[in-house]
Amino acid sequence: MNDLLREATEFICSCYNELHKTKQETEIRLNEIHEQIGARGYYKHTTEELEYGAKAAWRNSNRCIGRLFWDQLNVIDQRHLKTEEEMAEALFEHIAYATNNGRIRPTITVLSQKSPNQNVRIWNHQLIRYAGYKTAEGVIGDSTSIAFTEECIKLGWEPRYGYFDILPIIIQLNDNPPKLFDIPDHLPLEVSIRHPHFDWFEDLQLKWYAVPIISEMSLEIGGITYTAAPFNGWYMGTEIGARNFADETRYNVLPRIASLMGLDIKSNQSLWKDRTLLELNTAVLYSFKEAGVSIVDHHTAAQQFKKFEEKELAAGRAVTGDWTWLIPPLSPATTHIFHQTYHNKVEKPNYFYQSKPY
Ligand code: HEM
Ligand code: NRG
Repeated sequence: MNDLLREATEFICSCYNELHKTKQETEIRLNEIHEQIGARGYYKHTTEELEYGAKAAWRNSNRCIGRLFWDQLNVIDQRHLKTEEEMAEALFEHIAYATNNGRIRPTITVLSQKSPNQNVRIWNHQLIRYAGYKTAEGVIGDSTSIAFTEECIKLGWEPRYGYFDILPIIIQLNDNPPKLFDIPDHLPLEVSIRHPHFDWFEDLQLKWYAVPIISEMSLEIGGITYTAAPFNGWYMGTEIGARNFADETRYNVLPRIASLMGLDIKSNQSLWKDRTLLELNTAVLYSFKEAGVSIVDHHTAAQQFKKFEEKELAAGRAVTGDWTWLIPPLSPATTHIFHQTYHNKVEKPNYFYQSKPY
């Protein structure tokens, strides 16, 4: 049996079993797939299979603490789209649908599957992300976006050299020249960061976008690869407050906040980094809440993950996980995750890294 047929069979069996299909339905579908692969070398998922596959892929994402909600993923089937323009439009629709004025909906948009003459790639790491510029005076904006920002500029995008410039979307079909699309201004929702007690906090002029939409990973279901299948949930506060703003190689705002708090940044023992991180993360959670934008704190997320573990166990499935990613970067040992081990086995369907197209 060839690899594709084997993977397809394995997927259809577990999919149809979980969806309570009859043995007969499963047999019929397996025969159909067998024929399709024999005749064309590939097969196509039904909408139902695609939906289940994308959900199961989330459930199998070992690094994700948000998996309790795997069954509530909204799957938008856009496999029929042919042109870059149509695809860009679908991605804009994804942003609007997922953002939902702040009541974020976990969503995935699936574009056409990979085949010998068909390969769609979205060059962006996330659909909405801030530009990063390397200048003689140092980095402006988000340093993780420097290489991608340079590609955008090469393709004709006008740099603005601001700290929070939203990047355009780049879509490439096969070996055609990539096409660049500006995201309409009204689409990305952003949250200005304020602190519940420190009035000076807003003078830092920090903000972050509401919805993280990972767009560079592939989705693999039953031997079929979707190279463009951007997905989103909502943020866990620490992603922004303990990493994006705090990392020395990212926005690196801890020293500035510490000074404004009057802390001694020359003494490690003053724990200025820890005190600062706490206030910064408080501000992120407070601002998103005030703005009516979905976000979860790391304690609640860990409790939800505990519930996920229990539900999976009850369903007779083993929970897999990557401990190094599951523990939150703030107060990790206050969560149950820290005190446990997880088997980091890669089950399929799943989301995978792909080599960068640029
Ligand atoms: C990783 C939270 C939804 C798939 C993560 C991480 C967090 C997280 C905190 C670690 C990120 C990092 O350290 O950079 C959440 C929350 C969600 C959510 C709070 C709210 C619903 C989703 C959805 C999917 C997903 C809808 C897919 C359908 C993944 C994957 C990773 C990940 C594949 C690993 C990414 C990588 O390796 O770079 N998630 N997630 N998550 N999540 Fe989720
Ligand atoms: N840490 C990244 C985002 C990674 C994915 N996180 C999620 N995914 N919450 C950042 O931008 O900070 N999600 O699908 O909700």
